[in-house]
Amino acid sequence: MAYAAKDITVLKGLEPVRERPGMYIGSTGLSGLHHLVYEVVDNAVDEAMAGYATRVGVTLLADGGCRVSDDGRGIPVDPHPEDKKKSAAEIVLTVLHAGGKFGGEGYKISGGLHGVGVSVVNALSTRLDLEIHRDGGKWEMSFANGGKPTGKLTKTGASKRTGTTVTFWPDPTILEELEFRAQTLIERLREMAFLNKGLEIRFTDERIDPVSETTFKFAGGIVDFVRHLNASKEPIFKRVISFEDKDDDSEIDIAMQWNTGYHEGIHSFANNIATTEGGMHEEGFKKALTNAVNKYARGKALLKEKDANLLGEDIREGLTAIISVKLRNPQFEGQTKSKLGNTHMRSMVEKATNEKLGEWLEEHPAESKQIAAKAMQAATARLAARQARDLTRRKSLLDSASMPGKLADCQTRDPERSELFIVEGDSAGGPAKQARDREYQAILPIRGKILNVERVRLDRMLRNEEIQALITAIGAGIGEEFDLAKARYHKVIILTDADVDGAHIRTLLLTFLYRHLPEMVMRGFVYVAQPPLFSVAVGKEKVYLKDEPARLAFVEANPDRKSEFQRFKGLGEMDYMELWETTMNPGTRSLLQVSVGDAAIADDIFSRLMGDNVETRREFIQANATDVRFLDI
Ligand code: 0RA
Repeated sequence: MAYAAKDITVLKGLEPVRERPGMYIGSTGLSGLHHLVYEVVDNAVDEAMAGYATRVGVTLLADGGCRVSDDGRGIPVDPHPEDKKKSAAEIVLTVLHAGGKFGGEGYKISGGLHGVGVSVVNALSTRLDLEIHRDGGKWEMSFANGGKPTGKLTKTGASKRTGTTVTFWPDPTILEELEFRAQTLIERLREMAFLNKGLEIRFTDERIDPVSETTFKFAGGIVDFVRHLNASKEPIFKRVISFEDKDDDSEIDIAMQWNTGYHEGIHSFANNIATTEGGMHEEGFKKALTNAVNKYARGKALLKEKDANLLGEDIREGLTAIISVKLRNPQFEGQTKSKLGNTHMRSMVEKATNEKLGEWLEEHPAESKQIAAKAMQAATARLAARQARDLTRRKSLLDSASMPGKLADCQTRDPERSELFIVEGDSAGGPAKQARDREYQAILPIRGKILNVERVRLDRMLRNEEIQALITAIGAGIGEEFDLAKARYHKVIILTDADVDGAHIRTLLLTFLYRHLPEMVMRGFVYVAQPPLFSVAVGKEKVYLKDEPARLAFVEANPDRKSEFQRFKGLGEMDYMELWETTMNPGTRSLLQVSVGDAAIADDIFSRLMGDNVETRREFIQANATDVRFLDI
């Protein structure tokens, strides 16, 4: 299938991208900045998926630019048939939706969040340099000020290789953040490498001395991905189960392994994009998994005639699985456009899982017995948990009378206006209760360190008083019974001291919310309050400073002042007026909205941070000492 410049469909120029950048890259904050990188990387990975590229390089330059190179075919350099004065490459870089991806014929199945292409990156850059190796030559072209060519595409030499290099400098008049966060990029690039078996992705950070370089290449693809996710856990047996299938226009690739933990870690992808809301491929997988394990357990009389079937959730306890599908024309649906809608994927994945997992179970009797035993234990625990949960539920039937004693509830019953502050410690609970606007702000004081839910099973978790209070106060239930419509607050705000203990408690609370009320997190209902660490008198006014960098900035901005800073050791040290002004008053406070873009990555982070394995936890904390990933809005 020869691709020529004629296959490129011309749509429109780049102005719309600069006018409404959010439509194309999601946001103009840090995640939008990173999206620019992913957009170019996606194009390079497309080349790899189509069988033409084997290597992708991403380099962060010391001057704030980013270079992405690949050894694919190179963007076509021949004149464009509809506009012979321009090269196809110029069209690809300056026209929205130009490129084989959308033109129809070319084999392009991937695409970034919006599948928009490199022209969007060009539109949002002050400068972009393009270098193409193709047809025996090296070609160059540059763009400036949002994608305007500074000259024509020019052959500048001979070349024996093929490939594309795009170097861009994000436009500071559009992007609010300009500093790439290496760790976030590394995690996504690693994920890309897992999802594309054998593809080498090299990341270089030239902003630091010494320059750091990381290379990802996984011969095992998603099998290696599953091993990675389970590395901080204890697998119930060594083997990773994996199978694949393909037809004329789709491929599916599945890998799975159980661990001794209790969480379900199924992560699905369509064309390398995380389908956080699941969809057809996940449905097909779950249905067939439940069927195959029950069929096996019955067939081998592990389940007796009188026993009920194992539920899907029993079988999925402690399961880490990756479902990766690649297809033409993926339909993304749902709240966050991350739910795969193509029904063909349900039947295809279901059929493959029934057949291939069925065979695997028959061929590995020792392991299969362990799988069935684990699911049967989970079923027993489920019944115990139901009893514990019934207790919480019966209580909540009595509505506000049954609300936890410590909850100082708000007056309004309108969830959209209601805010729940989860406050650390009884000492801070007092001032918070005094400070709040009781019309719409509720306070729930939490005592000391709450239970680490990463390390206990549901039934034990539900017996914990702090956890019970939280679940009852929020009112939406948990797990399978969670119902967002019942949430009593659309803002759940974690308010802890600005010290190490506070950070730990915040992490415990975030772990609980992410694991058991994930929809609250995904929908953006969870926030972290930012109480200031310092105050300083300026004349009669008091100025509050959020952290040490803010204090240093203040010192720098006021070189001639002799400032005496007051440092707040805890929330309890602030009087209620201060707490209101700095932290609770919607007009003056600054809240961080918690966001989890990629569940597989978040899952991995939580298990490393909160799980049993001390070694992986220590490594993780050392590598991410100042991590704020969940807090980038
Ligand atoms: C249009 C058509 C073809 C490849 C590409 C664009 C392409 C774009 C990018 C962006 C980064 N790396 C890239 N590599 C290729 C098909 C070319 C052919 O048929 O030879």
